[in-house]
Amino acid sequence: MFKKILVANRGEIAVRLIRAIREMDIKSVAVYSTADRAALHVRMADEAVCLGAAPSTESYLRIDKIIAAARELGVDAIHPGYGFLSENADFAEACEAAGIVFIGPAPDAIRRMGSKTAARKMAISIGAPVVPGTEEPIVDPANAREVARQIGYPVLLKAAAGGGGKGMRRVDSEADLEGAIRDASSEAERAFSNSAVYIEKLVERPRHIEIQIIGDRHGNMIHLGERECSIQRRHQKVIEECPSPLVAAHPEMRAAMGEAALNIARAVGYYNAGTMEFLVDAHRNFYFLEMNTRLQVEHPVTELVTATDLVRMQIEIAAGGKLRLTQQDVQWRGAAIECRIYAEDPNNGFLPSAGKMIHVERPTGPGVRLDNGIYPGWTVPLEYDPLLAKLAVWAETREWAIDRLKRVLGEYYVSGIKTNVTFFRQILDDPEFRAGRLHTGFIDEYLKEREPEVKQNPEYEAVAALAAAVFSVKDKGKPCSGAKSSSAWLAAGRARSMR
Ligand code: MV4
Repeated sequence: MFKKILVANRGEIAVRLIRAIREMDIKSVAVYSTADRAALHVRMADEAVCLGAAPSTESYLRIDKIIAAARELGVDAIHPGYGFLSENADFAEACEAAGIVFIGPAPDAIRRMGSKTAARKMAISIGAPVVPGTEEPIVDPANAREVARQIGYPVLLKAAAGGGGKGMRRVDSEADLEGAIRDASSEAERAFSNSAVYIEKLVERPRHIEIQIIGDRHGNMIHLGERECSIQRRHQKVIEECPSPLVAAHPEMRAAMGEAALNIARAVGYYNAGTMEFLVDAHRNFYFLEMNTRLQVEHPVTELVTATDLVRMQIEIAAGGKLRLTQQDVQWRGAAIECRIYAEDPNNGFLPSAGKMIHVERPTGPGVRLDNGIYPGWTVPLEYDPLLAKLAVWAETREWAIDRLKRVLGEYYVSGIKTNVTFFRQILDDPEFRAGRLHTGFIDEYLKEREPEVKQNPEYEAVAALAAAVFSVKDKGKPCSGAKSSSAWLAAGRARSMR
């Protein structure tokens, strides 16, 4: 087993990874930028290395600096988390070239699933369900017209190198097609330096349901069921849950979607954790959308319902271990729902909210999980994604989980910055949400119909003021010298432990 693992990430996922590493009695190494020198993950790790200035391109995205730090500290393996370099095949290759194990899939699998059209072609080749449309990017408008005619309007143009909705264009008639292809191509070129776009039949008001898979390097692979991720805002997941209310009502879907996911993963010789995203239409037809070759933000809801530790499984697999579970061993019990707590103001267009957190109320109780990346006195840096924490609950039933989550959200409070906590409480009270009638346009429709609720809970302001007086925490982090020599990179001695 590994003796030392470097976590090439920050925030709540870096803390989550360090916790799993520590449970396995493995040394942890954090990397950080000058904006994160006082961050929780730096304080928790056994060793910490400053990579450089705040911009990710100077720090968390710098393959050379991360590999150099890993070499310097005698690291056996690197866990990339999600985002940053987690789906960067060059990084996975650089790790292997340095004799350091990349805790994730093979570089080739990352590359092959990284192109939406390549992934789509792979799925088609093995008979997995995909949305009707073109296999290859559009090169000839006449061909595009013919395909659109065959599949029927409305159609959707999508960037081949894309994701997250960039470069997507809905087209309702042939008259609009050519102009839309031009617009989508130029947006794709700007966003991804790749103008290739392809056509799909538009799936109206789809649900986004994804399947968690995990495989070892001995040919064993299982799925851990689905996650409902339809509650999104601007292609950013906001609330995720397991099981999907739709699949809970139609259990045959889980095995069918699980089998499709495993077939695609096997076709690319996949190992370690991965997620297959599907669109599901109003008739419960599911269509493969894309594969994420990394651990997902929302993995906790799967862990809560299946009583698994995906990070531990990833590390064991990367170290050559076999899966401890067979497909028959996987059990799903109860319901879990997760909210992503962002430093943003729902009463001001969800704009990021920076500042020093004076008081953090940490709810607890049976079935409550808080994946936290913050602590009182820490200042949220504006340079990165404003995700502060993930609040997840488990209960015997979905209704109970919703009520538990409302209770927990009522206790969760961070003073000094705005968060989206009040927004969740509104969603959880919505009759459509409670009925499980979800789709990817839910939030947009919801926001159009309602003004976001106003203030945070005023009584907490008094607590915050008191806490500010009592818990003023000085930032004792050392500025990153950015010096060349690795010894200068080490934060002064052993980072202060949070043990
Ligand atoms: C679609 C679709 C409807 N029909 N494809 C959004 C980004 C990328 N992951 C794919 N997306 C979609 N593809 C067809 N043929 C609707 C979306 C979509 C969406 C999908 C999943 C989760 C949230 C979404 C929000 C808007 C649109």
